[in-house]
Amino acid sequence: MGLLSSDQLQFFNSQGYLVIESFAGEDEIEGMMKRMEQLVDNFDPSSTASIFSTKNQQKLTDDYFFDSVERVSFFFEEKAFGDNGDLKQPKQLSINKVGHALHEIEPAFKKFSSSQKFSSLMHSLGYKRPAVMQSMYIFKQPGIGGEVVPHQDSSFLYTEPQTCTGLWLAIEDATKLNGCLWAIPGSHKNGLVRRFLRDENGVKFDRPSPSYDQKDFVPIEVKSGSLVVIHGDLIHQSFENLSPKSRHAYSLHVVDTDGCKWAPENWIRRKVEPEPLYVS
Ligand SMILES: O=C(O)CCC(=O)C(=O)O
Repeated sequence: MGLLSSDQLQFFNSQGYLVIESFAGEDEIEGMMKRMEQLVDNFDPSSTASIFSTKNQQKLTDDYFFDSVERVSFFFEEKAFGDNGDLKQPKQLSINKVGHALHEIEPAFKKFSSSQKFSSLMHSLGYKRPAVMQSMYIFKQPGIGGEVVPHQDSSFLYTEPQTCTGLWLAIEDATKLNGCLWAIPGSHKNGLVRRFLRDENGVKFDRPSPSYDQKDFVPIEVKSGSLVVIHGDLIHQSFENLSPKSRHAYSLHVVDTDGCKWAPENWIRRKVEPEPLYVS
């Protein structure tokens, strides 16, 4: 029941990423977008002031962040607030992301990640007992959508052996203007450079980020409905969105739970084990 052709698999193995066009249908995209609109409308910003700092994740030591693993939680853009601490624009244009259990709690999102095509894709990639460990709806708001600095997803979702894959679905068209993904093709072959560790004091990286040459990155511009499959060791980033257009995306991270150990130092510590998508 594999979904990828051998050419696609070859591309993924050599480049560390792959774009699958029209992976999600218009109805699926609309369902997720509409539901997110409702969730944001119902959200009371005064209930939290959790800012998702895309530059300095070390600030994120609060319980709201840790508890979001099994909830639907809201994180603001860093530039959403004025000097007086109030939001500078409506909440609908102020939220950086919503996470990290949309795939478990919200039916429109759950339906996508438990679909046959999603499982077939994981099967094509060789997964035996895949489990979604986190999901995020990322807004990349017009004008203030924060940059995401170069990183590897396995830093945050480490297993032994390493099995993390990112699945990034464009809800809206992603272009260089509104902050599409950029990646260094083939960089996954150089291994994991650092880990993001949680201990009793919070979270931190075990070593500083290497500096990357921006010339090595290529843009991954995609249409709404396209899925970008990202190897856990691929160096990727996205720039601040200074354009007047948002760039919504639904991002999932999957690991194999067959014969692989979830690192206890990862920031995600679940009370309830995630259900595998299938067992083969
Ligand atoms: O959506 C973005 O701008 C970055 C997302 C990302 O890097 C990820 O989901 O791993």
